[in-house]
Amino acid sequence: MRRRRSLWLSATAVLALNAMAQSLSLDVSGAISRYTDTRARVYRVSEPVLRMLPQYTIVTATSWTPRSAFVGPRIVDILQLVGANGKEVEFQTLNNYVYSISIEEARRYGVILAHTQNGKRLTPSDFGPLFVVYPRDQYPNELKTPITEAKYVWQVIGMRVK
Ligand SMILES: Nc1nc2c(c(=O)[nH]1)N[C@H]1C(S)=C(S)[C@@H](COP(=O)(O)O)O[C@H]1N2
Ligand SMILES: [Mo]
Repeated sequence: MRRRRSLWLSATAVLALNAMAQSLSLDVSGAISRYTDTRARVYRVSEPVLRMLPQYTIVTATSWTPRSAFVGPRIVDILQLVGANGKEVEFQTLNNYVYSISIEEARRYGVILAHTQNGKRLTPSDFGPLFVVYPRDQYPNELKTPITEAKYVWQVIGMRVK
């Protein structure tokens, strides 16, 4: 009885950990020089690593979300981690939307890949697992325009350095 119970618990824990690992990792590819999978030339940034990087908070509204505190690492810090050498970063998403931004712009605005909104982990139904967040309310003239809407990429699962 005791044995069965502990087996059940560990199976549940393994499922939970797998689910977390699957929904929360970020695959970085392209012009990078460090890899977790050398053959595939991919650096899979796990959730613990995403949270180990310096965490920044951007308080802003977006066209889809009310004024909120978004938390996550800076894109440029992730690029440094993987030894990126490029000019642009292309985001890959759960719905196959693909969009590129310049690395210079990511640095200038301190753009983050948010994993948390108001203390809650973002999920795919609310712009997660990762959401590209700019400090829109701090730079409304530059970042709050119809043209810049496309930059707020949600459901991000990968980045390709170009
Ligand atoms: N993952 C993901 N992010 C995305 C999009 C998308 O389709 N998928 N659309 C982008 C574009 S082009 C715009 S203009 C805005 C607004 O998308 P909406 O018109 O669907 O609200 O979200 C941006 N972020
Ligand atoms: Mo768009």
